[in-house]
Amino acid sequence: MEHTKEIQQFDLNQNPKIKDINFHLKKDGVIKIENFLKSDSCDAISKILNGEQKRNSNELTFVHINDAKFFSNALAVSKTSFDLVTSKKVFDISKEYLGNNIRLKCHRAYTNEKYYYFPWHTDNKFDGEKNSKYGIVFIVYLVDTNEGATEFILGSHKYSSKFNKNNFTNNFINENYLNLIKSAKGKKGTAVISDTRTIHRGGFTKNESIKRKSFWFQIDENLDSAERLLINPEFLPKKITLELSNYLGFGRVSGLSVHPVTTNLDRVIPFHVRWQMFIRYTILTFFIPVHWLRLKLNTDFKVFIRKLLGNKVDWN
Ligand SMILES: O=C(O)CCC(=O)C(=O)O
Ligand SMILES: [Fe+2]
Repeated sequence: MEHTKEIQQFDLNQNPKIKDINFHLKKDGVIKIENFLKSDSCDAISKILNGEQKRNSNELTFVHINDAKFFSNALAVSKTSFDLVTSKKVFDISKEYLGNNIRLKCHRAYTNEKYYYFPWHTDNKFDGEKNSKYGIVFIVYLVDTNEGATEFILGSHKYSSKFNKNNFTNNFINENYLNLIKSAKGKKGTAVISDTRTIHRGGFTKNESIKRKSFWFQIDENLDSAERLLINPEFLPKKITLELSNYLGFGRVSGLSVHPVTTNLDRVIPFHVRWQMFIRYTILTFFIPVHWLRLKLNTDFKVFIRKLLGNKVDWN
């Protein structure tokens, strides 16, 4: 079958027709929509990836995997993320493609730099197991994305079910599908929307260092499983429709691990963070006697000292 030369691109500012978007998504398994998210909204989501990972904190934070960061509980901390995944434009596109019963399966904000990349794969899986459910994926670029943009095998959603597994080696793809690979480069705010069965990879570069920031979410026609979702009730409308309730999975089983699952500290923490940890925890170790003494002192004495030093005292 013949394919359009490049990934079909739309511009949200031109009010593209949902039917046209759907047509090209069905045909190629991927499309792009420019101006999908406003620049200040991109920055608001990017912000949750800034700074250091929080430790010993009740606040939510991102995880490290090598030189990438992933924030998979973004809907609990970022109203902009919540508004995006529950927006009318997302519902309109998803329902046209998947039908009226849809559920948010998972989401994450993440950064990509030099080493971590997503190998060639399809997204129709439950944890590690390939499934045959229908789904749609949105990747919103939070910064201009050229180097290391997501690449797709155009039309591969039509035949990827013939492979047993989700992942493919670079050699396998180069030998079989080289001329169908298309890079979905895009400006800040562009959404790359694909069928979960389309073969793709992302963040891959030969040598260059990239600075990608993106927000990714997947919507499935299957209501029975998803990653456990944390949301801030403050972000919800007062009246929740049945559609929104189903979409967010209220009263439904989640069942899937929140990805990426990172338990092996020794492999995933980037080197510069390990040095920081080494220095910080070494200093903390030397402070054990001081902290021990503080634990042992009685409150009266501590209040007396604080008053003497003119520090704030919250004891009567
Ligand atoms: O961000 C990308 O380029 C691809 C991400 C992806 O494929 C995934 O998270 O499944
Ligand atoms: Fe993917």
